[in-house]
Amino acid sequence: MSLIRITDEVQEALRTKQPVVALESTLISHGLPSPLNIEVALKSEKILRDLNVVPATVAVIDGHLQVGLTHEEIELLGTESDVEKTSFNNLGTTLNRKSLGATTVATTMFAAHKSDIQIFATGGIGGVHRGHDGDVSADLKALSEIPVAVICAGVKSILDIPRTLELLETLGVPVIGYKTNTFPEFWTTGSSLKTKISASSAKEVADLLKTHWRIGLTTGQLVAVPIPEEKSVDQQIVEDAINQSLEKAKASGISGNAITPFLLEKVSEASSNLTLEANIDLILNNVNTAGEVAKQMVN
Ligand code: PSU
Ligand code: MN
Repeated sequence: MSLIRITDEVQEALRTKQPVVALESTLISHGLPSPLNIEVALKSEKILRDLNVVPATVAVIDGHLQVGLTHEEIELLGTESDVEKTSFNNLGTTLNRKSLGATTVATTMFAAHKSDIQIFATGGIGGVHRGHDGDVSADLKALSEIPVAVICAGVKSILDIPRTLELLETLGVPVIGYKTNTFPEFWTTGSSLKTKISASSAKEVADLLKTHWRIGLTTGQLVAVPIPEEKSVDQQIVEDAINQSLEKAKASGISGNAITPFLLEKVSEASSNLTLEANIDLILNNVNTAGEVAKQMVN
């Protein structure tokens, strides 16, 4: 039996060259509180279906890396308390033990590529942690090695964004600003950081993605979509909330893969849930953009 299991719907869509967008599950199990997490996951799938794009949410279920989930499986990922946050280092173990696993950007890219899906939408990627140069997300390794485009609102701004951008450049990962020259900063539309590449339409994004791969480059690509202006959180509120949360993380000695979920939760507490609302808005906006890009990829 294959370790990867692709649902019939996704297989059929790929066989008949219909657009497909991969979605991750760590944001369901570890990134958003219940029951909003389930609502966002189901809404994401609906946005894609309304665009005639097939959603393929990825998770580890019953010993399989599964591409395409049922609503019941999404609900399970959103309600179970001990879901494994599954990156490269523990994917084998999670499969072997038949634990329920939520895939990160890294393992979702891997699953997407194994199934021939080129477009993947999420909130924001992992990167270099602030003041913790040794803590670098495996998402960057995945972007350097796996030819899948990640449509996101940039790098989660609890991280060191300038250093993450430098590293992406070193790794040869294109960073394409979607209808912007300013690099989006997750909960805000961004400020001082620039994107060297900007695309003005989904068609232009698709053309850029295709050319990078057609010449034989094999890295992933990042499409950075700013949160809609009217939903962007005030820069100062975000910065204060992040600083308070980083202090809390330090005081409680939290480390490793628990840091990102911890910080996301603390930042929303410190911002009276403004960042939580923005996180939801930006995810749905990214999913919509990914659907538009996926349609252009099959043209
Ligand atoms: N985007 C969100 N919320 C999240 C994540 C992304 O809006 O929770 C997840 C992704 O799965 C990403 C992970 O891969 O956070 C990064 O974790 P780490 O920093 O431990 O690599
Ligand atoms: Mn980490």
